[in-house]
Amino acid sequence: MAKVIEEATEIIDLLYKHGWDERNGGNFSYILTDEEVQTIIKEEKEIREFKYDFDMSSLIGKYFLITGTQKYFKNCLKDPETNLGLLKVKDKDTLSLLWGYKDGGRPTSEAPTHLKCHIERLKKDKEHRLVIHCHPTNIICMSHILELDENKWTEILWKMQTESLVVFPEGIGVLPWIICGGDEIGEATALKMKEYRSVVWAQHGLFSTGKTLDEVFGLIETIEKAAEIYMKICDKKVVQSITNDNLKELAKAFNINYKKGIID
Ligand code: 2HA
Ligand code: ZN
Repeated sequence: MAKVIEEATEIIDLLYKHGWDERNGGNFSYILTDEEVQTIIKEEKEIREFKYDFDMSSLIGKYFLITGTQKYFKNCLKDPETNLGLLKVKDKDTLSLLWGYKDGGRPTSEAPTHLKCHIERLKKDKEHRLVIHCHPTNIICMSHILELDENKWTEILWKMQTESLVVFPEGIGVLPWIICGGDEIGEATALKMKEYRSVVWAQHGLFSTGKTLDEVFGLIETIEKAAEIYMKICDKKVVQSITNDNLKELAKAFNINYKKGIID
């Protein structure tokens, strides 16, 4: 198996084992380099094409590894060629399947949202490569009990543990419940991606983005761990916690450019 498929499916498997991608929950899209593509296919031959109704011209020529619709994260490691597809952006509205979806499948229903997020994140960071959507339990719990104010979410998550500010200094975006798989949630998520690498979908889950598999997995782990701590202490009497001054001291010591206007 190509190394890049092995690495990607190992991360997908870990997400499943953490309980963040039950059944067909979650989806994954990863920009591959030409060299990585050549380790999967010898020559480029289109198997099928998929049409979309939004403009992805800025992605033309890029290769993506994308989970299939109705596919389970649980199964990706043992059968990548059925559960994942390698696609090239052939035209401003067309993806060309070069490998995968062996059973006749197609890209995840959230592919337009993923691609719109890639477009926005690439404007912010040329090295951006990965979007992962998952259903972390404690993030979903928090969205039931906390008002959907992203500065408030950011402050709480930063104050749950020392690592949070270091790992997501830009904070976290939060969207209300919106029907998934559609244009509205896709546009809203991509808009948040102008500012954040991670966006919460209330009562649904999380979208996280970044450069590498480790970075994005680590971002999800850190956010979900902060949420877990919050859910464990939110109904307890807290006698001491991380203060605004502590966070500012941390930012200074680690030279972190965090989002202003929350703890200042
Ligand atoms: O179908 O998680 O958001 C998988 C999902 C949809
Ligand atoms: Zn989902």
